[in-house]
Amino acid sequence: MSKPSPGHSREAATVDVVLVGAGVSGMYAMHKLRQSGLTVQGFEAGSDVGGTWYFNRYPGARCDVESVDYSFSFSEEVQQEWDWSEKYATQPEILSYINFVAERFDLRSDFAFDTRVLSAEFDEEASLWRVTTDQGHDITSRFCIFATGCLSAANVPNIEGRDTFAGNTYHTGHWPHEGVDFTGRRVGVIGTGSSGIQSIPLLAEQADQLCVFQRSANYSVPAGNAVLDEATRREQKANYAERRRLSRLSGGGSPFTADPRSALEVSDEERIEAYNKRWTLGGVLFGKTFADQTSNIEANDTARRFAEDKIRSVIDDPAVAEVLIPKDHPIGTKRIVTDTNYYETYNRDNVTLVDLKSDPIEAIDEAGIKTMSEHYELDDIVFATGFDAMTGALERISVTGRGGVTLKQAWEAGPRTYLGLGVPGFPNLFIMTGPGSPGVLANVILAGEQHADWISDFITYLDDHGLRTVEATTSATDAWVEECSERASRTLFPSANSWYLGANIPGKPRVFMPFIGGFGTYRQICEDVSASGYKGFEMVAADD
Ligand code: N01
Repeated sequence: MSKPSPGHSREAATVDVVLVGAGVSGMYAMHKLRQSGLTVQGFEAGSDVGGTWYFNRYPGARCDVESVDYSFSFSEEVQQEWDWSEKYATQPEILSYINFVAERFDLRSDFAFDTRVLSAEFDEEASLWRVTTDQGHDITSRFCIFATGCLSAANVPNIEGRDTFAGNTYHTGHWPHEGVDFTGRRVGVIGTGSSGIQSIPLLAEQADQLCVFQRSANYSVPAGNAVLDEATRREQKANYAERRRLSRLSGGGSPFTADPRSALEVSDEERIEAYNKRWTLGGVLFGKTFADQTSNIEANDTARRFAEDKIRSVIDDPAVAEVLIPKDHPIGTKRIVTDTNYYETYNRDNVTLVDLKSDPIEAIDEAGIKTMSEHYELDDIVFATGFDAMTGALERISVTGRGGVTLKQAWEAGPRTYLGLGVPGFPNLFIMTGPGSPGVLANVILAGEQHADWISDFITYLDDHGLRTVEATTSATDAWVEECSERASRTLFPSANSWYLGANIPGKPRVFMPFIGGFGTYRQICEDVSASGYKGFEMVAADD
């Protein structure tokens, strides 16, 4: 089934491609690469497909992009056959959908599950990648593709005494498959990002006492979730082609477009009406009501004040409301959370909000969490403390390129990619939805599809032209890193201590990692690069 591969006269590769990760990006990459006639060996640390949706099983986990959009677009049959039950599907429903797609396209058969890739080393002599795993694999491939996810390397903060806690600890990103019953228990949650904010209302319903340990408040907008009736589904399915066309041209990978006007150029009434409308529709898109909300601080302030009033209107205790209102970042510069009953939860008698800004955690001990002024006795601690985002999963694998340089070394001062796809010094290596890509700021399923199509077409091009290796040039990479940074600097995003900048991980270099220029713009750039014969990549012929 595989075409004869350039380079095979030296040493035969075990497979054309080693693909790491069976999340949504890796799943589609598997499908696309096999369709292109390539042999693929996939490795996945989890026991099944799904990535994020396989691991993040905490109560309340849902997507914050509408499911009709946050779904594979490559198969019209799947689009027409699958019925989403809600506007924002729950994690179990998303995982069922993922399993449905995996079965339909036989995506599991070339993945080894429960298998963690330990190392990938580029053999310069043979022009092959040598890949080892914790299950004893030792194989070679012409190409190595990392679809390891941007939010997959859990961050469990190194709080003094953490391991002395006598109760149970959980991380939202590695939730037990059998679920957890918190009935009658005293539970502490550390962290109020998306994972914390989604899980807190449900934990509060179950637990006897819930203490929320908040270091930074986050903006959250009610999801406005709804059951999808048959008529809505029929209408969505009938218009899928147009939905996808608009999504591919858009900034965020959904058919949504912001009001192109400045928030400052419309009348107060018009502005409030627009915010009210978006707030009622719900979710993260509130942050994009007007085009300049995340680039002009005064425009941003109008949205921020609106959101603050909404928070105050829900919470009974004004002092609690003040703690829950963020003071440290413009709205939308950290991902706005899409919640269900979050703020209302603080009106419950069994919920206590601990403001770590005024009363920081000193230590965890056997019996609970000790802040500077209090000791909270707990049976369970939930770490909703996020991820070593974008680079963490990649850097935990020993990836060695030319000259024995590891990816970790190459990225010591921050990640450096060309288009988010290639890395200088690492021939025949591709990254999906990683740093330098718009993935985390867009609809990551569509971003993954775009990457997989582009990479697959590139490999076909190389084979058709008798080329053995390809490598992003240093100059193209420098220019891309500069472009990503320059585009970010034109926005308010760098002013927030977000995981986009690595600010949540002590010691991590502060670099704005994603491409913020929009999904549609990025697609066009990638298309221009391929149309030009892959400018910015250096290619070496098979017989050189
Ligand atoms: O992680 P986070 P997340 N002591 O990094 C706190 C996506 N996602 O898993 O802000 C005390 O956002 C930390 O505090 P601070 C989405 O893109 C989507 O919640 O660093 N607190 C913060 O409050 C999202 O942005 C969905 O001061 C500590 C929290 O832990 C991304 O994943 C659902 C601490 C971490 O928040 C990450 O979200 C879930 C410490 N030592 C996730 N260390 C959807 O809705 C960290 N914190 C689709």
